[in-house]
Amino acid sequence: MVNTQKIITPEQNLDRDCTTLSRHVLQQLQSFSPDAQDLSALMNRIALAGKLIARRLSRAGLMEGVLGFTGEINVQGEWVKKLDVFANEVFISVFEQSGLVCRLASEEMENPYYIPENCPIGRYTLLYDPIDGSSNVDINLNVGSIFAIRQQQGEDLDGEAKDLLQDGYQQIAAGYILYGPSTVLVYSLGRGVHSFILDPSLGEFILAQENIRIPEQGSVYSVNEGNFWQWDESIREYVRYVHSQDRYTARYSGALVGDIHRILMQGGVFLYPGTKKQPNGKIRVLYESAPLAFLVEQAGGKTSTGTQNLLEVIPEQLHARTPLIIGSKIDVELAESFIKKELC
Ligand code: FDP
Repeated sequence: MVNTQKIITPEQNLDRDCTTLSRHVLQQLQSFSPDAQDLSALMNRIALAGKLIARRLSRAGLMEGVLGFTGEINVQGEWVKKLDVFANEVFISVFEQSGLVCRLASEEMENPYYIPENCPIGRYTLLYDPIDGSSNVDINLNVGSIFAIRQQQGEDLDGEAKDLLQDGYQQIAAGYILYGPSTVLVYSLGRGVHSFILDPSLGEFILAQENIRIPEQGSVYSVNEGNFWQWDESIREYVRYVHSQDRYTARYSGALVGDIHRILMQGGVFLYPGTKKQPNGKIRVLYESAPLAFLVEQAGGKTSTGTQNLLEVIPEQLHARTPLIIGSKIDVELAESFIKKELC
Protein backbone atom coordinates (compact mmCIF):
# COMPACT_ATOMS: atom_id res chain seq x y z
CA MET A 1 0.00 0.00 0.00
CA VAL A 2 1.29 3.44 -0.91
CA ASN A 3 1.52 5.83 2.02
CA THR A 4 -0.10 9.05 0.76
CA GLN A 5 0.23 10.87 4.05
CA LYS A 6 2.44 13.91 3.61
CA ILE A 7 4.89 14.88 6.27
CA ILE A 8 4.28 18.55 7.08
CA THR A 9 7.34 20.43 8.27
CA PRO A 10 6.80 23.29 10.72
CA GLU A 11 7.57 25.78 7.90
CA GLN A 12 4.83 24.32 5.68
CA ASN A 13 2.31 24.67 8.49
CA LEU A 14 2.31 28.41 7.88
CA ASP A 15 1.67 30.15 4.58
CA ARG A 16 4.52 32.47 5.40
CA ASP A 17 6.75 33.65 8.19
CA CYS A 18 4.15 35.25 10.46
CA THR A 19 6.10 38.16 11.87
CA THR A 20 3.69 40.35 13.78
CA LEU A 21 4.09 44.09 14.16
CA SER A 22 5.07 44.05 17.84
CA ARG A 23 7.70 41.37 17.24
CA HIS A 24 9.03 43.35 14.30
CA VAL A 25 9.46 46.52 16.39
CA LEU A 26 11.52 44.60 18.95
CA GLN A 27 13.59 43.00 16.18
CA GLN A 28 14.21 46.41 14.66
CA LEU A 29 15.39 47.87 17.94
CA GLN A 30 17.35 44.69 18.75
CA SER A 31 16.43 45.11 22.36
CA PHE A 32 13.94 44.17 25.07
CA SER A 33 14.74 47.36 27.02
CA PRO A 34 11.84 49.33 28.58
CA ASP A 35 12.08 51.90 25.74
CA ALA A 36 11.86 49.18 23.09
CA GLN A 37 8.92 47.57 24.91
CA ASP A 38 7.20 50.98 25.03
CA LEU A 39 7.61 51.54 21.29
CA SER A 40 6.40 48.04 20.57
CA ALA A 41 3.33 48.65 22.77
CA LEU A 42 2.76 52.02 21.09
CA MET A 43 2.79 50.50 17.62
CA ASN A 44 0.47 47.78 18.86
CA ARG A 45 -2.04 50.40 20.03
CA ILE A 46 -1.85 52.24 16.71
CA ALA A 47 -2.49 48.91 14.99
CA LEU A 48 -5.49 48.36 17.25
CA ALA A 49 -6.89 51.75 16.23
CA GLY A 50 -6.36 50.72 12.59
CA LYS A 51 -8.26 47.47 13.10
CA LEU A 52 -11.18 49.26 14.77
CA ILE A 53 -11.37 51.83 11.95
CA ALA A 54 -11.06 49.14 9.26
CA ARG A 55 -13.89 47.17 10.89
CA ARG A 56 -16.11 50.25 10.96
CA LEU A 57 -15.33 51.06 7.32
CA SER A 58 -16.15 47.52 6.23
CA ARG A 59 -19.67 48.06 7.58
CA ALA A 60 -20.19 51.49 6.05
CA GLY A 61 -23.65 51.61 4.54
CA LEU A 62 -24.82 48.67 6.66
CA MET A 63 -24.92 50.41 10.00
CA GLU A 64 -25.97 53.84 11.25
CA GLY A 65 -23.53 56.66 11.85
CA VAL A 66 -20.67 55.74 9.51
CA LEU A 67 -21.38 57.78 6.40
CA GLY A 68 -22.12 61.48 5.96
CA PHE A 69 -21.38 64.70 7.78
CA THR A 70 -21.89 65.71 11.41
CA GLY A 71 -22.97 69.22 10.40
CA GLU A 72 -19.95 70.78 12.14
CA ILE A 73 -16.87 72.56 10.78
CA ASN A 74 -13.44 71.66 12.20
CA VAL A 75 -10.42 73.78 13.10
CA GLN A 76 -9.28 73.54 9.47
CA GLY A 77 -12.54 75.13 8.29
CA GLU A 78 -13.68 71.86 6.69
CA TRP A 79 -17.00 70.06 7.09
CA VAL A 80 -16.55 67.19 9.55
CA LYS A 81 -17.53 63.67 8.57
CA LYS A 82 -18.96 61.22 11.08
CA LEU A 83 -16.06 58.89 10.39
CA ASP A 84 -13.53 61.68 11.18
CA VAL A 85 -15.07 61.99 14.65
CA PHE A 86 -15.22 58.23 15.19
CA ALA A 87 -11.62 57.66 14.09
CA ASN A 88 -10.34 60.59 16.13
CA GLU A 89 -11.98 59.13 19.25
CA VAL A 90 -10.70 55.64 18.50
CA PHE A 91 -7.09 56.85 18.69
CA ILE A 92 -7.82 58.62 21.97
CA SER A 93 -9.55 55.63 23.51
CA VAL A 94 -6.82 53.13 22.61
CA PHE A 95 -4.26 55.33 24.36
CA GLU A 96 -6.28 56.11 27.47
CA GLN A 97 -4.97 54.17 30.48
CA SER A 98 -2.11 52.87 28.36
CA GLY A 99 0.61 54.64 30.34
CA LEU A 100 2.28 55.34 27.00
CA VAL A 101 1.16 58.66 25.64
CA CYS A 102 0.60 61.84 27.58
CA ARG A 103 -0.70 63.96 24.68
CA LEU A 104 -2.38 63.37 21.36
CA ALA A 105 -2.53 66.07 18.71
CA SER A 106 -4.78 65.53 15.73
CA GLU A 107 -5.88 67.34 12.64
CA GLU A 108 -9.43 67.18 14.00
CA MET A 109 -8.73 68.89 17.37
CA GLU A 110 -7.90 72.54 17.88
CA ASN A 111 -5.70 71.78 20.91
CA PRO A 112 -3.85 68.65 22.02
CA TYR A 113 -5.76 66.11 24.07
CA TYR A 114 -4.06 65.41 27.40
CA ILE A 115 -4.31 62.13 29.26
CA PRO A 116 -3.34 63.27 32.78
CA GLU A 117 -3.26 59.76 34.24
CA ASN A 118 -0.51 58.84 31.74
CA CYS A 119 1.47 62.03 32.18
CA PRO A 120 4.01 61.16 34.87
CA ILE A 121 5.11 58.15 32.81
CA GLY A 122 3.88 58.75 29.26
CA ARG A 123 6.77 60.49 27.58
CA TYR A 124 5.43 60.29 24.06
CA THR A 125 3.08 62.39 21.96
CA LEU A 126 1.04 60.90 19.16
CA LEU A 127 0.32 63.14 16.18
CA TYR A 128 -2.24 61.85 13.73
CA ASP A 129 -4.66 62.46 10.92
CA PRO A 130 -7.42 59.99 11.82
CA ILE A 131 -9.02 59.87 8.36
CA ASP A 132 -7.08 61.17 5.42
CA GLY A 133 -9.00 61.50 2.17
CA SER A 134 -12.39 61.84 3.88
CA SER A 135 -14.16 62.72 0.64
CA ASN A 136 -13.63 59.08 -0.41
CA VAL A 137 -15.50 57.61 2.57
CA ASP A 138 -19.04 57.94 1.25
CA ILE A 139 -18.20 56.34 -2.09
CA ASN A 140 -16.35 53.27 -0.80
CA LEU A 141 -12.90 54.29 -2.01
CA ASN A 142 -9.63 54.06 -0.14
CA VAL A 143 -8.84 56.30 2.81
CA GLY A 144 -6.02 56.25 5.34
CA SER A 145 -4.74 57.26 8.77
CA ILE A 146 -1.35 58.94 9.21
CA PHE A 147 0.63 58.94 12.46
CA ALA A 148 3.89 60.10 14.00
CA ILE A 149 5.41 59.63 17.43
CA ARG A 150 7.51 62.33 19.07
CA GLN A 151 9.18 62.40 22.44
CA GLN A 152 7.62 64.94 24.78
CA GLN A 153 10.18 67.62 25.60
CA GLY A 154 9.66 69.49 28.85
CA GLU A 155 6.58 69.45 31.01
CA ASP A 156 4.26 71.52 28.81
CA LEU A 157 2.79 73.14 31.91
CA ASP A 158 0.95 75.86 29.97
CA GLY A 159 -0.71 73.24 27.75
CA GLU A 160 0.43 74.89 24.54
CA ALA A 161 2.58 72.00 23.32
CA LYS A 162 5.21 74.40 21.97
CA ASP A 163 7.80 71.61 21.95
CA LEU A 164 5.92 70.12 18.99
CA LEU A 165 6.82 73.11 16.83
CA GLN A 166 10.04 71.53 15.65
CA ASP A 167 11.31 69.93 12.47
CA GLY A 168 10.40 66.46 11.23
CA TYR A 169 13.74 64.98 12.31
CA GLN A 170 12.31 64.97 15.85
CA GLN A 171 9.96 62.14 14.90
CA ILE A 172 10.85 58.81 16.49
CA ALA A 173 8.48 56.84 14.30
CA ALA A 174 5.95 57.53 11.58
CA GLY A 175 3.65 55.67 9.27
CA TYR A 176 0.23 55.24 7.79
CA ILE A 177 -2.60 52.77 7.60
CA LEU A 178 -4.24 52.37 4.21
CA TYR A 179 -7.83 51.09 4.24
CA GLY A 180 -8.16 49.64 0.75
CA PRO A 181 -9.10 46.21 -0.57
CA SER A 182 -6.86 45.05 2.30
CA THR A 183 -5.72 47.05 5.29
CA VAL A 184 -2.01 47.85 5.08
CA LEU A 185 0.15 49.40 7.78
CA VAL A 186 3.46 50.97 6.72
CA TYR A 187 5.87 52.26 9.36
CA SER A 188 9.42 53.32 10.04
CA LEU A 189 11.41 53.75 13.22
CA GLY A 190 14.14 55.44 11.24
CA ARG A 191 15.54 52.01 10.25
CA GLY A 192 13.94 51.42 6.88
CA VAL A 193 10.29 51.21 5.84
CA HIS A 194 8.22 48.08 6.34
CA SER A 195 4.69 47.07 5.44
CA PHE A 196 2.18 44.79 7.14
CA ILE A 197 -1.14 43.45 5.93
CA LEU A 198 -4.06 42.87 8.27
CA ASP A 199 -5.05 39.22 8.22
CA PRO A 200 -8.74 39.47 9.22
CA SER A 201 -8.92 35.83 10.27
CA LEU A 202 -6.08 36.33 12.78
CA GLY A 203 -6.83 39.96 13.63
CA GLU A 204 -3.09 40.60 13.27
CA PHE A 205 -0.93 42.74 11.02
CA ILE A 206 1.52 40.33 9.37
CA LEU A 207 4.81 41.41 7.80
CA ALA A 208 4.48 41.78 4.02
CA GLN A 209 7.59 43.65 2.89
CA GLU A 210 10.75 44.75 4.67
CA ASN A 211 13.09 47.60 3.72
CA ILE A 212 10.92 49.03 0.95
CA ARG A 213 12.94 51.12 -1.51
CA ILE A 214 11.18 53.71 -3.64
CA PRO A 215 12.33 53.58 -7.30
CA GLU A 216 14.66 56.46 -8.23
CA GLN A 217 12.25 57.45 -10.99
CA GLY A 218 8.65 56.54 -11.77
CA SER A 219 6.04 57.11 -14.43
CA VAL A 220 3.24 58.55 -12.25
CA TYR A 221 2.60 62.19 -11.43
CA SER A 222 -0.17 62.83 -8.95
CA VAL A 223 -1.69 66.28 -8.51
CA ASN A 224 -5.16 67.84 -8.48
CA GLU A 225 -5.12 69.56 -11.87
CA GLY A 226 -8.46 71.17 -11.02
CA ASN A 227 -6.30 73.77 -9.28
CA PHE A 228 -4.29 74.53 -12.46
CA TRP A 229 -5.26 78.22 -12.67
CA GLN A 230 -4.79 78.64 -8.92
CA TRP A 231 -1.10 77.66 -9.06
CA ASP A 232 2.03 79.69 -9.62
CA GLU A 233 3.25 79.83 -13.21
CA SER A 234 6.22 77.55 -12.28
CA ILE A 235 3.91 74.66 -11.34
CA ARG A 236 1.82 75.22 -14.46
CA GLU A 237 5.03 75.11 -16.54
CA TYR A 238 6.06 71.88 -14.82
CA VAL A 239 2.69 70.23 -15.53
CA ARG A 240 2.79 71.37 -19.17
CA TYR A 241 6.26 69.81 -19.42
CA VAL A 242 5.01 66.54 -17.90
CA HIS A 243 2.12 66.49 -20.41
CA SER A 244 4.65 66.73 -23.21
CA GLN A 245 6.58 63.67 -22.00
CA ASP A 246 5.54 60.18 -23.07
CA ARG A 247 6.87 58.58 -19.94
CA TYR A 248 4.40 60.16 -17.48
CA THR A 249 0.85 59.12 -16.66
CA ALA A 250 -1.53 60.78 -14.16
CA ARG A 251 -3.07 59.18 -11.06
CA TYR A 252 -4.94 61.05 -8.31
CA SER A 253 -7.12 59.15 -5.85
CA GLY A 254 -8.30 62.00 -3.59
CA ALA A 255 -6.56 60.35 -0.61
CA LEU A 256 -2.95 61.24 -0.02
CA VAL A 257 -2.17 57.94 1.71
CA GLY A 258 -3.34 55.92 -1.30
CA ASP A 259 -1.34 58.03 -3.74
CA ILE A 260 1.78 57.90 -1.56
CA HIS A 261 1.44 54.12 -1.19
CA ARG A 262 1.42 53.74 -4.97
CA ILE A 263 4.47 55.97 -5.28
CA LEU A 264 6.31 54.15 -2.50
CA MET A 265 5.78 50.86 -4.30
CA GLN A 266 6.12 51.95 -7.93
CA GLY A 267 7.77 55.36 -7.98
CA GLY A 268 6.60 58.74 -9.22
CA VAL A 269 5.75 62.04 -7.61
CA PHE A 270 2.87 63.55 -5.61
CA LEU A 271 2.38 67.31 -5.47
CA TYR A 272 0.06 69.54 -3.48
CA PRO A 273 1.38 73.03 -4.29
CA GLY A 274 0.18 76.30 -2.83
CA THR A 275 -2.71 78.05 -4.52
CA LYS A 276 -3.75 81.69 -4.78
CA LYS A 277 -6.20 81.20 -1.91
CA GLN A 278 -3.89 78.97 0.14
CA PRO A 279 -0.23 79.85 -0.59
CA ASN A 280 0.94 77.04 1.70
CA GLY A 281 -1.39 74.51 0.10
CA LYS A 282 -3.59 72.16 2.04
CA ILE A 283 -1.34 69.56 3.63
CA ARG A 284 -0.68 69.84 7.36
CA VAL A 285 2.98 69.74 8.48
CA LEU A 286 2.68 67.81 11.74
CA TYR A 287 -0.03 65.32 10.81
CA GLU A 288 0.68 64.68 7.13
CA SER A 289 3.77 66.05 5.42
CA ALA A 290 6.34 65.39 8.19
CA PRO A 291 5.28 61.75 8.83
CA LEU A 292 5.09 60.96 5.11
CA ALA A 293 8.42 62.72 4.47
CA PHE A 294 9.99 60.61 7.23
CA LEU A 295 8.81 57.43 5.46
CA VAL A 296 9.72 58.51 1.94
CA GLU A 297 13.23 59.60 2.97
CA GLN A 298 13.73 56.34 4.83
CA ALA A 299 12.76 54.54 1.61
CA GLY A 300 15.37 56.50 -0.38
CA GLY A 301 12.98 59.04 -1.91
CA LYS A 302 13.01 62.82 -1.77
CA THR A 303 10.70 65.43 -0.27
CA SER A 304 10.42 69.16 -0.80
CA THR A 305 8.29 72.24 -0.30
CA GLY A 306 9.67 73.38 -3.64
CA THR A 307 12.58 75.18 -2.01
CA GLN A 308 13.27 73.26 1.20
CA ASN A 309 13.45 69.66 2.41
CA LEU A 310 10.09 68.85 4.06
CA LEU A 311 11.73 67.38 7.16
CA GLU A 312 13.42 70.73 7.80
CA VAL A 313 10.14 72.63 7.98
CA ILE A 314 9.48 74.10 11.41
CA PRO A 315 5.75 74.78 11.78
CA GLU A 316 4.73 78.09 13.32
CA GLN A 317 1.63 76.57 14.83
CA LEU A 318 0.13 73.12 15.39
CA HIS A 319 -2.06 73.20 12.30
CA ALA A 320 0.44 74.86 9.94
CA ARG A 321 0.42 73.75 6.31
CA THR A 322 3.11 73.42 3.69
CA PRO A 323 3.34 72.88 -0.06
CA LEU A 324 4.28 69.25 -0.73
CA ILE A 325 6.36 67.57 -3.44
CA ILE A 326 7.24 64.01 -2.53
CA GLY A 327 8.28 60.77 -4.17
CA SER A 328 11.07 59.39 -6.36
CA LYS A 329 14.30 61.39 -6.21
CA ILE A 330 14.57 62.20 -9.91
CA ASP A 331 10.88 63.12 -10.26
CA VAL A 332 10.93 65.42 -7.22
CA GLU A 333 14.09 67.12 -8.46
CA LEU A 334 12.46 67.71 -11.82
CA ALA A 335 9.46 69.46 -10.22
CA GLU A 336 11.75 71.45 -7.93
CA SER A 337 13.85 72.60 -10.90
CA PHE A 338 10.85 74.49 -12.34
CA ILE A 339 10.26 76.30 -9.05
CA LYS A 340 13.93 77.16 -8.55
CA LYS A 341 14.19 78.36 -12.15
CA GLU A 342 11.41 80.87 -11.54
CA LEU A 343 13.06 82.11 -8.35
CA CYS A 344 16.34 82.85 -10.17
P1 FDP B 1 -9.14 65.22 2.60
O1 FDP B 1 -9.15 66.72 2.73
O2 FDP B 1 -10.33 64.68 1.84
O3 FDP B 1 -8.91 64.51 3.90
O4 FDP B 1 -4.96 66.32 3.11
C1 FDP B 1 -6.20 65.93 2.96
C2 FDP B 1 -6.61 65.44 1.60
O5 FDP B 1 -7.87 64.84 1.66
C3 FDP B 1 -5.65 64.42 0.96
O6 FDP B 1 -5.81 63.13 1.45
C4 FDP B 1 -5.97 64.50 -0.51
O7 FDP B 1 -4.92 64.14 -1.35
C5 FDP B 1 -6.34 65.96 -0.66
O8 FDP B 1 -6.68 66.46 0.63
C6 FDP B 1 -7.52 66.13 -1.56
O9 FDP B 1 -7.78 67.48 -1.67
P2 FDP B 1 -8.30 68.15 -3.04
O10 FDP B 1 -9.71 67.72 -3.20
O11 FDP B 1 -8.15 69.61 -2.82
O12 FDP B 1 -7.41 67.64 -4.14
